[in-house]
Amino acid sequence: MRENGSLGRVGFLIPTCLLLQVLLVLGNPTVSQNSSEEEKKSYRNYKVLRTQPVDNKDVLDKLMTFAGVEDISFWKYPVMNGSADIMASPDKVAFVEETFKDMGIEHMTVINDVEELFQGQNPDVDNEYNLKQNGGMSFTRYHRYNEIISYAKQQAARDGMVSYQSIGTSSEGREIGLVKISDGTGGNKPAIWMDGGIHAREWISPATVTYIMHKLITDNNYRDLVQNFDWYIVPIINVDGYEYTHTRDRLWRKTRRTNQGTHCVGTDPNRNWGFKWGGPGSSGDPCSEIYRGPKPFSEPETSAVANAVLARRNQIKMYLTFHSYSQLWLLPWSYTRQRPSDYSELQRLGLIGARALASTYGTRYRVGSAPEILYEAAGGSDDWAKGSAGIKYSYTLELRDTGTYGFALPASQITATGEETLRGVAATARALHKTLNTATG
Ligand code: 0X9
Ligand code: ZN
Repeated sequence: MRENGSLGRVGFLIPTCLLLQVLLVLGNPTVSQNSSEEEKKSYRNYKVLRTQPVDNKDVLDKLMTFAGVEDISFWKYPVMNGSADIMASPDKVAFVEETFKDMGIEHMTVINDVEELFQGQNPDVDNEYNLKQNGGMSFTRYHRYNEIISYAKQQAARDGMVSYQSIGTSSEGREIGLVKISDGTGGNKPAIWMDGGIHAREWISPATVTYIMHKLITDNNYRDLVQNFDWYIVPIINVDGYEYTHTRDRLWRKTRRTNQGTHCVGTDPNRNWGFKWGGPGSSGDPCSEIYRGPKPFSEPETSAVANAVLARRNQIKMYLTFHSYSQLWLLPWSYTRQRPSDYSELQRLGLIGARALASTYGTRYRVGSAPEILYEAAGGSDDWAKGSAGIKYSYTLELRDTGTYGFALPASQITATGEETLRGVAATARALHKTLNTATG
C-alpha cells in the first residue's frame, strides 16, 4: 500500500467474466445455493496464513507480488514490522507456503477452513427475548440491510428524540439512511457523526454502529451524551456491497457499481473521497480491491454521505468511522506520513477512548496514524472529514479482532464489541465536551 497503484491487481476475488462465472457455477461443486436461489461463492478449505513480522523491505515487496495472483488475497496487508494475513484457495496454499520458504519467513495457519468459520459466523435463529426487548435488533446475529433500516425507522416513529431521513440512493437503488438523535434541548448543540459499513465485508462495523445507536437511544447511562451532543448516524454506507456479502460473496469489499470498459465491478469507497484523491495506497485499476473510482465521489454512496456531512459541517465536532479488523484507533492523516499540526490533541482524545475501550473487556487498541501503524492510503473518509469538511477530530476505528476470526468474527461477539466500543466512544465524547466547554469559556 505504499505506492500509488501498488495493489493494482488485487481484484482476483472477482471471477474474470460472466461466462467464467457460469462455468464456475456449473462445474464447481463448491459453489452453493443460498436462500434466494442465487449462487454464493464458497470458501471451503481456503486458508488464512500469517507471516512472521517482516522487517525487510525486499521481503515486503516480494509478499506484495501475491497481490496479482488469482485466488490469493490479503486479509491484512504486509506492513513494516508487522505480520500479514494471506488467504489462499486450496490449490494455492502449497504455492504460498513454498514462497514463504524461499523468502526464509516463518508462518502459521490462522484459519484452516474459511468457509467453516463463515458457516458458523451468523446463526439463523434470533434470541427472541432480545429481539422483543430491542425493537427488532437482537445483536445476536448480523442483521440484513432491511432489518437495520426498519429498526431505524421504527425508533424514529416511536421516540421523539430520534429522526430518520434518506440522504441518497445507492447505485442499485437502496436508500442510505441517516438517523439523528437529539433531545431537542439547548438549540444548536455540537454534534458527533458516526458511520459504518464503508467496506462491505466488515460486518462488525454496521453491527457496532447500530448497537451504539441503540444504547444512546435507550440506556440512561448515556443520557449526558444525548444532552450534550446531537448524534448523526449512518449505520451502513455501502448498502449494495453489504447485501452482496450476504447473498453472493462474503468477502466483497467495494461498491457494486459497474465500471465502463471492464468486467470488474466496484470501487473502494474508502479511496473515493475528494480530499487528496488519487494519492498513495489507491489504485487506478478497476479490478483492484483499492480502486479509487474514475473521479472523486464517483460513487453515489460516498457522495451522499459527504453532502450530508457538509450540510452540517459547522455543527459536527467529531467524525467517527468504523471498519474492521485490527483493533486500531487511527488518527489523521492517512494520505501522508506528515502529522497534522494538532496531532497531539487528536492523540490525546484517541488515547482516552482506547483506554476506556480496553478497560471494558481488556481489548487492546493501538493509537496512531495509518502510515505509522498500518499503511498510507489516500481518498478515505477520515482525511476528507478533517481536510475538506474541517472537522477537527476525525478518527477511523478498526474494530475486533486481530485476526483469529478476522472478517469471520462470530455474531456472539457483537454485544461485547458494541459495549466496549460504546465505552470508548463515550469517553472520547465526554472528553470532547469538556474540551469544547473549556475552549469557549
Ligand atoms: O484501508 C482502509 O480503507 C482501512 N483499512 S481496512 O482494512 N478496513 O480496509 C483503513 C482506513 C484508514 N484511513 C484512510 N486510509 N484514510
Ligand atoms: Zn474497512
